[in-house]
Amino acid sequence: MKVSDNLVSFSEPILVTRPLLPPIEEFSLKLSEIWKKAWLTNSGDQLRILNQRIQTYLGSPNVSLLGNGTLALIMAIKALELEGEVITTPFTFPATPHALSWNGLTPVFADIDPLNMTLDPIQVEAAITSKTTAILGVHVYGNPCHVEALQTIATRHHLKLIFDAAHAFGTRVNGVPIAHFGDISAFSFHATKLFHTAEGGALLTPHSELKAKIDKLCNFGFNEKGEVDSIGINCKMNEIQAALGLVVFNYLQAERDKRKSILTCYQNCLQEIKGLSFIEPNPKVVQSYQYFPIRINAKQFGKTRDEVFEALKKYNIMSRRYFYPLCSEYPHYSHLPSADPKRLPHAHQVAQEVLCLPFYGNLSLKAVQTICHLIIKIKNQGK
Ligand code: T4K
Repeated sequence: MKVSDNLVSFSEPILVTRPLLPPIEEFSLKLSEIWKKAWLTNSGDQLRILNQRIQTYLGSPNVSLLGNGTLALIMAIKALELEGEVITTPFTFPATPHALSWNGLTPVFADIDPLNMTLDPIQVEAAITSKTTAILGVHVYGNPCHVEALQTIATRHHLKLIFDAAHAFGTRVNGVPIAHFGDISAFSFHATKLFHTAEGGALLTPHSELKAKIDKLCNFGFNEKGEVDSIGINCKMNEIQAALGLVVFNYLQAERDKRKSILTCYQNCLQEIKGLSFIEPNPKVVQSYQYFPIRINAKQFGKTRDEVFEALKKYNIMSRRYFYPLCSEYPHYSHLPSADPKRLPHAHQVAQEVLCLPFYGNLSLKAVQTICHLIIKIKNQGK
């Protein structure tokens, strides 16, 4: 690919993501409905309708809508009444291990598969001790974990299997919706997610009795009779969040289509660059189109990931190093035996190589091509 020397920086910062914002008039109409009813939270109409739409879209009858994705994780773990140790990945957002810590559990980090960047089932099984009660996998960037292998291990060792599906809205494996796997999946509907409610989250489980327990715990412990029979808390999604989600839903397919063309454009522009790789499309997987991560092999590319990250900033391109540093390097976890870098070689390598490029529906294909040309320019700088 020929790259012109005249490429200059973008006049406005190009951020790693921008929220899907539907026409404000449509949201105003929804707000008027809420105003008319004077019903702002506590199981209102908007929440009920959104819940039904999510049930259909994600293919699960057991959906609980919550205030954010971190709360969803915390409540999933709480509802399963876990103790002791839970095996998880260090290559994730802090919310994942923090949700364990907030439940008084010890995260045990296991290494990742270097290709799809999710938990390596062999490392998971090797990390099981008499204190292990669950496995917490993360479908990082929407890449599904090795769901079947993890389920086999969980069943063999009588462990619960939880998935952090914050990035996996709409992911399917062999046609099966992602929330069908494991005991429970936690989704994030944060503004930066493909589907969002500004802040929000959901728990989906194949077990109806678990959903009933979650709903009770998330509403102060009130049971169906209106009596408090457990120590619950308030994690509710409100009507304004739900209304935004309903309006966003109308634009979801269009957003996915736009992101699909952006992904193809990036792949076409970047595929022949030595030292740069991206996740190969897997024909068995329907993607969530949440992020576009690339990997930079410093030796082959001639520049480190951090050099590219800094150089892109000079052109006003704000890529992100999701997820660097690893969670196992945070002060609260680095003392754990499982956080020893020698035990996590693939996670450390991936965290040094990965870079998420700007990826959102309103990013023009021209901007994508310019970003790619600038990456090539950065590669050739100083040669
Ligand atoms: N599990 C995993 C694996 C996760 O990745 C996350 C969250 C969670 C659990 C927890 O879910 P939540 O409790 O958040 O629902 C962002 C998001 O805040 C966070 O939700 C997400 N993962 C994480 C990967 O990314 P930051 O600290 O990078 O956000 P921030 O404010 O730097 O924004 C990122 C980019 O988006 C910036 O370039 C600015 C742009 N942006 C952001 C917001 C909020 C906008 O353009 N508009 C906006 O309204 O964490």
